[in-house]
Amino acid sequence: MKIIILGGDGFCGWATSLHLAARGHDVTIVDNLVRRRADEELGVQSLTPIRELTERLEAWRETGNRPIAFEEMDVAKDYDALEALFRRIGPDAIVHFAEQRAAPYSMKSPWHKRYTVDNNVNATSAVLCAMVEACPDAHLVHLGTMGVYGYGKTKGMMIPEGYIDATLRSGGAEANVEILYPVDPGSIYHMTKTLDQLLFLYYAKNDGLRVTDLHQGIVWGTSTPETELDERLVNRFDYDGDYGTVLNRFLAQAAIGHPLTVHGTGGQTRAFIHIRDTVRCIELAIGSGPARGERVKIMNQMTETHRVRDLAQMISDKTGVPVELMENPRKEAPENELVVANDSLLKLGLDPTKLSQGLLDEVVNVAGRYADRIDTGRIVCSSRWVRPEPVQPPLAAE
Ligand code: NAD
Ligand code: USQ
Repeated sequence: MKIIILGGDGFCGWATSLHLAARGHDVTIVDNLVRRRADEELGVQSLTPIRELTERLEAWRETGNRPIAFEEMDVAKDYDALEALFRRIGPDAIVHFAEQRAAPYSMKSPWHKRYTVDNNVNATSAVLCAMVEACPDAHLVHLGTMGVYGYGKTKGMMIPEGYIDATLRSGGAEANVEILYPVDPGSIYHMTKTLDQLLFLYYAKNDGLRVTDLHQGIVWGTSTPETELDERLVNRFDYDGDYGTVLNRFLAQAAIGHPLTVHGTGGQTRAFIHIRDTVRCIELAIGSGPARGERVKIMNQMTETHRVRDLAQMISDKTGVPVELMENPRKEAPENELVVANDSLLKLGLDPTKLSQGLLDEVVNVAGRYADRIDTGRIVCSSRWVRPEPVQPPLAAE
């Protein structure tokens, strides 16, 4: 298949590009390298020494696998170039990772909030619009998030895969309908993924575009069999307070003896998936798209759920590094249950990689190997969901 990977220089995109090229697909990466610039902005670097994209691609070519092409382009802004590329390649599938994906980064300042909305919504809008013009039969596979469903209101009910039956009552009449599961985003970033959902709904209905939206949980781990082929293929590993996600952060913290940074009580329950399963899920999703005119196919891409404090305790028991309960910088439910349906990808053949001692050790070992690259000043999250109340100046003395 001819596959375009938007955002193919990122954490999930790089591993996916290699996985698909290794299976003989004709892969083209499109990326504007903005994630690398965000590292510079934040004064931080990937824990693993990721190489320039040109060097990565050359190292991949040297493995003897099918070479991967690269087009530097801002998907949100360079519309004409994007449409021309779709026309030139005529892709069978487009995988869309090209969004600003960190919740804390999206909450840093008014600029970061507006950038995240502008970038993510415009990128998705441009991709869909260009598909209508240039490749209306292609299959779009988008990386959404479990966070569109929100956390806290389900009271033990299982979160379905995207849709739910509902009874609407108004004006004395009643209608039974199937609707998108009501959204409840917990950050500006997560909100952009709920806006993406509406764009998909519209373009599938109006133009018959074939769209799969994968609501992915928190990805952990860093290596796949392909990234391990050569050190120059090493994947990104974010540990910092903006881009680092919770389990990888705890494992990196454990590797250097930094107390494990649990927000609040750690009662937040979240969904997880290993990067090796991410790449496999995308391969499975590509091969099972909806037909033209069918509704958007939504699949929950996660393999297990865990409470944050249980993860921290497990890693603490294993490594002896203490757990530290910190004031939660986020506005989120302090405790929640999470039960998630994930039958679709299992039925397609996903064999889940569950959290195991061996895999945790593997990540701690990777983190330990590059521990001298960790800047301990960048570990704690500095973004705040709600600005602290301004201090009132004292009333002027009479
Ligand atoms: P990442 O930041 O490592 O990668 C995103 C890539 O997209 C980067 O290389 C970046 O340069 C590129 N990009 C961003 N905006 C672009 C634009 N306008 N034009 C061209 N390229 C652009 O993120 P990731 O962790 O690989 O996540 C990829 C996707 O998966 C995101 O959409 C994210 O929301 C989703 N996702 C990630 C996780 C996770 O835990 N990492 C979990 C669920 C969903
Ligand atoms: N948390 C801690 N300590 C930390 C970091 C995080 O307790 O040091 C807590 C957070 O408060 C939150 C939970 O861990 O309750 C998850 O935080 P996270 O940063 O790992 O995940 P999140 O912000 O939700 O975002 C990540 C990815 C995002 C993806 C999402 C999937 O960055 O791209 O969409 O996971 S999900 O969480 O399922 O919505």
